[in-house]
Amino acid sequence: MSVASKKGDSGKAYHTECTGDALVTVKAHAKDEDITLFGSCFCPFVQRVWVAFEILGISYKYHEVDPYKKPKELLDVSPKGLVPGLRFNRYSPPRSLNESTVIMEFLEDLASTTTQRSILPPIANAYARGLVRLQADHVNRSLVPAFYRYIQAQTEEKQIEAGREFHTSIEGLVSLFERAEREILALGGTSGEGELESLRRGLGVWIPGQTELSWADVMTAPWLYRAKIVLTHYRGFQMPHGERFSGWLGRLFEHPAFKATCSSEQLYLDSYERYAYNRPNTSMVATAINEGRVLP
Ligand SMILES: N[C@@H](CCC(=O)N[C@@H](CS)C(=O)NCC(=O)O)C(=O)O
Repeated sequence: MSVASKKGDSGKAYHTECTGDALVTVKAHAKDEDITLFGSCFCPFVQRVWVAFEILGISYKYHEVDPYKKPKELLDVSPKGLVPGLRFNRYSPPRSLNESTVIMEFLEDLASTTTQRSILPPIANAYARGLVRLQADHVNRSLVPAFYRYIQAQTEEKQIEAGREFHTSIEGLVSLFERAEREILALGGTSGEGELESLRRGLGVWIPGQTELSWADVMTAPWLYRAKIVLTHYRGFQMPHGERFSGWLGRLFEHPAFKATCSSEQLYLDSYERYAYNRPNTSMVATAINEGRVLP
């Protein structure tokens, strides 16, 4: 039996302009800067980079593009025409970077010599940084593809299987958070309260009382936010309960930099309908999922 019968597909199109808090942020970043962020309002890969810009305090101009129409200006910064892309306007011809995780690394490096901000644990603790990067690796290789498999699954059987996979992936992330907390904070070995506090900060809002997002928090928040809105609506998904987990999600979604990049719920519901009914030619990500290939 098909749960998401094609009959239910109302044919909504993806949005092409931010709404809500994100639109306020777009307007505040409309003037020319050295760096232009090419983004699309619905895109979670863009949102992670956008949040990093906000937290790290790096100046940028936000430029909305339609990655499905692949305008030349986007292809010039991102060879496959995928958002996000960065253009560095001070160079002639301009330089560019694409790939959300690469851009995140770039922003972290840039901030270390400019704004002096960071979303990783202190460099003196290479192991803590490694554990946080392990969390982010899990997000990219497990949680993100599981999200798309779930939203694109059409039969009841496939939806149940993909829902389990998505839950298992979230549990895997939580285990990695617990491991970092145990090995970095609980086992001691720090030189004092100052070092302990900066390590706590680097482990992000999983740690109760922390208010700053970590590298892994930023990497994962856009998909969990879409899961809460879109998977709940189209798949009857329920977030894991548990006080600790809910506390983490609350701190994640309420973080000012995250909220500042969120559009209204309706924008996500409309923009993901094509994934929920697995419409042909939805996106390169959707095609890769359907063909069992790695994401572009
Ligand atoms: N691996 C890329 C993926 C980016 C991506 O897939 N972006 C989507 C929007 S959410 C896109 O540009 N899609 C255009 C297309 O599928 O043609 C990254 O991490 O930046």
